[in-house]
Amino acid sequence: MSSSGVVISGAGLWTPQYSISNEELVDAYNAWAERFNTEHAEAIAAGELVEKPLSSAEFIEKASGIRSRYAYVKDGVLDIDRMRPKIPRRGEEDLSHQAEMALNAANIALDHAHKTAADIDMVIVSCAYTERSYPAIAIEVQHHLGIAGFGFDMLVACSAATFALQRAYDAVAAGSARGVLVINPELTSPQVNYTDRDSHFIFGDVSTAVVVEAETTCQSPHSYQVLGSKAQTVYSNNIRSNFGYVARSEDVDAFCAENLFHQNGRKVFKEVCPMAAEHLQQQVEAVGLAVDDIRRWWLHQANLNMNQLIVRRLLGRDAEPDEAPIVLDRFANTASAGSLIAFCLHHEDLQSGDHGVICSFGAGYSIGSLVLRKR
Ligand code: CO8
Repeated sequence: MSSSGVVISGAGLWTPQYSISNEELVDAYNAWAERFNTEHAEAIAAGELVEKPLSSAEFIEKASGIRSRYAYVKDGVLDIDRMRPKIPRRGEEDLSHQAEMALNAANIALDHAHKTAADIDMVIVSCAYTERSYPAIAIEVQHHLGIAGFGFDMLVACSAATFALQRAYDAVAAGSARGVLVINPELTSPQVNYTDRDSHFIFGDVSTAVVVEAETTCQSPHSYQVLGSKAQTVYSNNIRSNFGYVARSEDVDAFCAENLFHQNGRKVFKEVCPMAAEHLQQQVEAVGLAVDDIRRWWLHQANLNMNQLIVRRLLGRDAEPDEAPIVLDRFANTASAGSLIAFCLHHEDLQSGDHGVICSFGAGYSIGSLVLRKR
């Protein structure tokens, strides 16, 4: 895609007040697993049930780079009689949980962009999951901000943010919207199976938002011209959640293990790293740059080793910490918000003319990227 007068002019990060350390999570999981193994000792001995393996905080940090994660609600997650957050149900007239998370990040992004509701025509709420099917969370957010125009929700797992940014870019480039708010309220904790040793540690809750507009209307002190963007998908069953209404008709527990997040993490690692590196190289070259011209890589945050491998493939060397910032240690994997957290926390130091790339990769498989130049 060719160079344009479309810019990212503001970004917002909202972080929940609660956090859960690896140690807290592992203590709860291990207590749950030990109780399960004791209660089912006979069946396990008879080979009718598989013993639950124990987790380790040391393994989690070494395998993923994650030390802690934020939680929208912490209550319930560490309770071995519950093993899921206890989120109070809100009435239909009240602000929904995800709309609240979205508004928190959207207001920061609007502020950073020096924009108000009157400058926005389109709201996209894009994330790995929305708490209801309709009305769209985006329309609720639009209503509360007092934005004319329209909003819709999009689900593309870990690439939801970058794919939505491409929709925003296209809309502004085509003239169908003057300004677009892309918001990613990633409420991942209700989707996590906290009784699954292999994935109980992966995800955290957070919300990010970005304002996209035309160069001609931009008043922001930190703005980035979008030089190119690309969305790419290749079908894979290696990361899945089967949750949906059909479960009700299939007479299965709507929240059984197969309907929550599960993955073949090793295969994902092996297959996605080369795809992401190739995608990034092609995108940078498509806008007439070389990988060495890129000052900063704001990469998806799923796994530290994954990001190190991708950058090594691209640059032929390890990246300096400020070339490809990592936020996993504090935030864990926040689905589509990861690359935007990295952007929010690590962009203001860039100089005019510096180049950077936002890139996500994950379930689908899906890969999305935007090549940016600081104005
Ligand atoms: N504690 C202790 N030991 C463990 C644990 C644990 N918690 N988990 C695994 N082990 C053990 C295993 O049993 C295994 O032992 P052995 O060698 O004896 O068999 C050993 O450690 C190694 O296990 P793995 O092969 O599973 O471990 P890896 O080193 O591959 O690391 C990772 C596991 C961290 C999962 C790694 O494979 C990874 O990160 N892969 C990339 C996955 C990825 O990027 N996934 C993206 C998913 S997110 C996404 O796409 C968005 C989805 C939508 C969001 C949904 C929100 C909920």
